[in-house]
Amino acid sequence: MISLYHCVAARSFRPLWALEELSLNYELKMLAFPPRVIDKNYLQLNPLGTVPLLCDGDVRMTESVAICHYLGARYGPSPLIVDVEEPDYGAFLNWLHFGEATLTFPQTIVLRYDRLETPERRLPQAVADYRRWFLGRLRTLEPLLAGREGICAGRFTMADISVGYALLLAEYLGLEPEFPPSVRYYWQQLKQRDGYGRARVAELVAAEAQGVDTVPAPLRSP
Ligand SMILES: N[C@@H](CCC(=O)N[C@@H](CS)C(=O)NCC(=O)O)C(=O)O
Repeated sequence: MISLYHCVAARSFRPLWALEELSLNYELKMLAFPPRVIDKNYLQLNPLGTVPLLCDGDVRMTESVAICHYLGARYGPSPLIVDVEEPDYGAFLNWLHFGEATLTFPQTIVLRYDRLETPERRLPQAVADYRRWFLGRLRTLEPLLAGREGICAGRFTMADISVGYALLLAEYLGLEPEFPPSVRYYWQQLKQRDGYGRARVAELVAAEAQGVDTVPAPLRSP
C-alpha cells in the first residue's frame, strides 16, 4: 500500500492529485503544519520534517515533483508522463521542474514573511520583491498557454500538476487577480478536472477524520 504524508494545501497536494488522476489505492496520513515543529515523531520517518513523504514498499521520497514523475512511470504507462521518444519530452521535464523551482520557491518567501512569521519577524520588502518575482515568471507563461490543453505535449500531464499546485498556492496567497488571462483560464480548466476535485475532497475528509485542522496554513490567522 502506498502511504502519503500530507498537510492540507501543502506541496504534498501534488502527489495526492497524481494519485487520484492515476486512480491508485493509497493511504493518506494527515499532519498538522508545520510537522517539523508539531510532530517530533515524524522526524523519525522524514528527518527533513517536510511534506510530502511517500512510502511505497522500500521506496521513500520527499520531493513532490519527483514523486509525481515516479508514480506515473512506476504505475504507468500513463498519458500523464511524456515519454522520452515524444517530441515534448524536454519540455515536459522543464515544466515539471519549473512548477517547483521557479514558481513555488518565490511564493514560499511570501508565505513565510507575510503570513507565518510573528509580526515582528515579518519582512514587507522581501514579500513585495518575491511577489513581483513570481508574477514576472508567471507572465512568461501567457503566450505559451493561450489555447492549449496542457502546458506541453498537447494534453494534461504531471507537468500541469506541478504548475497547477503553484497556481493553487498563489490563489491562497491572494495573487489570482493578477494572473494573466490565459494563465487564469488554464487554472480554471485544471480545477475542473475530476482528479483535482477528488484530491481536494480527500484531503479534507482525511483531515477531519484524523483530527487535523482543515484550514490551509496560508489562510490561518497568526
Ligand atoms: N521541494 C520540496 C519542498 C518540500 C517542503 O518544503 N514542503 C513544505 C510544505 S509546502 C514543508 O513541509 N514545510 C514545513 C517545514 O519546512 O518545516 C517539494 O517539492 O516537495
